[in-house]
Amino acid sequence: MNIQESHLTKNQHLQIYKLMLSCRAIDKRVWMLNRQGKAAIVASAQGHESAQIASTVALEIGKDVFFTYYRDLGVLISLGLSFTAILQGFTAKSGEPMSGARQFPTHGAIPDKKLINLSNVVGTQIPQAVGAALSAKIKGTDEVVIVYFGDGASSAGDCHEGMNFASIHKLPIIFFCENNGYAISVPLNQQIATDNIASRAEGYGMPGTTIDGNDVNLVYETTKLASRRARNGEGPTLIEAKTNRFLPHTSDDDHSRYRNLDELSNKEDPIDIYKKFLLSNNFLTNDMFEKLTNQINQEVDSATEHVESLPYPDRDTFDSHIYKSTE
Ligand SMILES: Cc1ncc(C[n+]2csc(CCOP(=O)(O)OP(=O)(O)O)c2C)c(N)n1
Ligand SMILES: [Mg+2]
Repeated sequence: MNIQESHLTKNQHLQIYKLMLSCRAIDKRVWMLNRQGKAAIVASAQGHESAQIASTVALEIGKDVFFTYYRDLGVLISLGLSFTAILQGFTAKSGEPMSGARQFPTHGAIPDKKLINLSNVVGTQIPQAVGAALSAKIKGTDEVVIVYFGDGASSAGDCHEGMNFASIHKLPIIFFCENNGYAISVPLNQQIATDNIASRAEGYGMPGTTIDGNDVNLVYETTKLASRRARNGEGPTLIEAKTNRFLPHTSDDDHSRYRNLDELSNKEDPIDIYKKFLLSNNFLTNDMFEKLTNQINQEVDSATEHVESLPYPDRDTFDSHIYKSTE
């Protein structure tokens, strides 16, 4: 795919930047809450923000359908999940909107934004998303489905079955792989025998492209193009966005045991890269940056204070929000 230019307006750029800063701020907060024993587990999105957020905003929110995986906090923030709801999820507090705090954090559904509930089992969202795309095609809804997954998930049988089926039937779906080079401790060269994941697309008969996931404009334009193909009935696209996982796999992992942490010191932060772009194009000033970060930090602080004061779900609601047998 050939990306000639950015079609984002100044306002859209600033909106994306705000989402990226918000994602990082709340991600840091939940990581801190985990260290304080208040959040059971965190799979951090730090390093993935540009890939997640620029791809989400390239779609039609409210119309298109989102299938995510556990690391996709940036997608949830872009779909409008509030700091309070995110913190309720991570700390399992009462009133959490996606599942009543019954699910693993970030795993629930937001029905009006067409964010579909997910399983933690790697790759399972892929054939489910293909099913949703088949449904959209049969019903003629004009929806595009996007499914997010990691490089590790790309080796799962579910991924092969989903891509093969979607391509045969020219389904309106975008396969969005966040390739951070690791599946927990397993590096990419132990997962695939090729240089990249997108080259597999040819074998399925669909276009595939490997892009720099740190480049907001590139992620946005590539996803836009893929969504146009999908909506025009031209079928699926595989996008492989190269990104970096800055923190361990989850808060239960110690990546210094299998990764030379020096490799991370030369990786530029996607948020810094975007800030430079915004400053050099006069979309942002240092003054605006200060105001924006102060505002976001204050919002994160007050949401934390509020959520910490909330109770855990009441014992009497034990069997609410879950499927149960009536026998
Ligand atoms: C079917 C299955 N196998 C193994 C696991 C354990 N597991 C959880 S995350 C993960 C790695 C996935 O890596 P990747 O898809 O690259 O995503 P990343 O965490 O790097 O973003 C594994 C093996 C699982 N949840 N489900
Ligand atoms: Mg990975």
